[in-house]
Amino acid sequence: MKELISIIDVPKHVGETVKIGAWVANKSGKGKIAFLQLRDGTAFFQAVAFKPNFIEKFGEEEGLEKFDIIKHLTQETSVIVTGTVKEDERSKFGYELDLTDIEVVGESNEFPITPKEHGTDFLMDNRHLWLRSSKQQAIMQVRNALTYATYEFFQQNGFIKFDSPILSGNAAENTTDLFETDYFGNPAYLSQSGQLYLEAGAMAFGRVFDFGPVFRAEKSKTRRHLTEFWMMDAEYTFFTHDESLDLQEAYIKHLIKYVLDNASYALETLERDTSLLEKYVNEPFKRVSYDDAIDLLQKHESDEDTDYEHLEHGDDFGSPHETWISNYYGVPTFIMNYPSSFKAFYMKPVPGNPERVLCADLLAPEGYGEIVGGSERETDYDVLTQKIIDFGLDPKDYDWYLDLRKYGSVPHAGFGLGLERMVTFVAGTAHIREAIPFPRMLHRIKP
Ligand code: ATP
Ligand code: AMO
Repeated sequence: MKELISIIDVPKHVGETVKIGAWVANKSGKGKIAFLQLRDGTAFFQAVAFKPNFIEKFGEEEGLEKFDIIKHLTQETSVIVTGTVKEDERSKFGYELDLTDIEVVGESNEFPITPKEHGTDFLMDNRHLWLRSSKQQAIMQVRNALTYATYEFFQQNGFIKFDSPILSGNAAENTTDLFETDYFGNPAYLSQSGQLYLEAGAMAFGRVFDFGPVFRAEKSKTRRHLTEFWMMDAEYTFFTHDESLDLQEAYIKHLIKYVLDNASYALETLERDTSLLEKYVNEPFKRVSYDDAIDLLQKHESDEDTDYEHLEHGDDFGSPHETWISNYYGVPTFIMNYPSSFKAFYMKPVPGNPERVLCADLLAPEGYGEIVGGSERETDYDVLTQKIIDFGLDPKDYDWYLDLRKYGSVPHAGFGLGLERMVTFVAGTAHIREAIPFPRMLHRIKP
């Protein structure tokens, strides 16, 4: 067994003497007593040192020396502490360590991120150190829980993990936000979504999912866009559009429930309103067609508390519209059947209404906006070829993708979830840049 325990396991050791490897996040106290706020990445925890106890244990000289070391510890010094675990209601964590010994492992001088307020640019420049703060750690715990829960959900539902390539010789969905790179003298592009490859996977395995980084040369400077983000993409055969939405709803509920059950400490640190998260798990999501959503927006556009622009049928939503709709329903809401004019070429038209496609975006409530995009895919070879041409793309670039419609084409659907948008929503944080360890954005690629 490992000699050192993690802080998160402290409650299992009440009354025992334990050893913990940690960093000093903060320090307080005066005279005979010193309080150390310790962190080890699993949780934050307080250790208390009494001078008389040190003198009693180590004798006058060594005891005073040890206590002096504790009093002069600086922020982010790494230490190994020994002590007895006590329950203590006054401590935020509910437990405390009665310190009996300490060993300094690595010194730390003038750690730049102090407990006072810092500007965003400063924090982003020091992202490698900012990650040590309690809030950033809690966000990463939520991210970790969502990742784990994703694998769990898809394994339980008969999906195969099917890894799509990151480098590709041609554009996938559109050509506007591609990162180009050199591939032995020829151009190659970083993946924007694994979807087209996953469709090939679905024709081989029935149900597949992919979970990895994707890249979009987005010039948007919003609180919801990154240029590199993690996408969970799933593709499945013989699902109707409604069944596809059922699957997406079950997945999102599974994710939220998993975080509530397994990352409650992180949610508490983030002061997330968990009653809202519980509501999203327990209540059905709303399903509204794009045209009904436009009618609703038009009906409420002159209300006192609305501030979005007028939209006609056929117009795309902006962030204020999405925010208003998701707040109106108060639960995650699917907006279905958008106009084909601003959606991707591979979506299947709504039967009897070729202007609209069988797709849905899931809008998260509380103003978080779109977290999932998905659709039923066009299955007909000729229709798909024509759509590729109509979208200004070259069918030659899609020859292998079109093959999927030549050899036993079947109805299939899929969706993509942006992990960082889900993290931002579940953690209840304001900006997507905190949802990934090292964010890549329009003006930021370091550290
Ligand atoms: P996202 O949707 O968020 O970019 P997507 O790939 O589905 O992902 P779009 O459908 O083009 O992209 O954009 C949908 C929404 O993203 C918009 O309705 C808007 O809310 C938001 N959005 C995109 N670009 C910007 C921007 N530059 N500023 C503010 N919001 C934006
Ligand atoms: P879409 O383009 O809607 O769909 O993307 C799917 C999801 O990815 C997230 N997302 C982003 N997250 C952070 N930064 C960005 N710049 C960004 N852009 C998108 C959102 C979005 O809902 N192939 C389809 C999916 C499918 O139909 O299977 C696709 O890529 O959460």
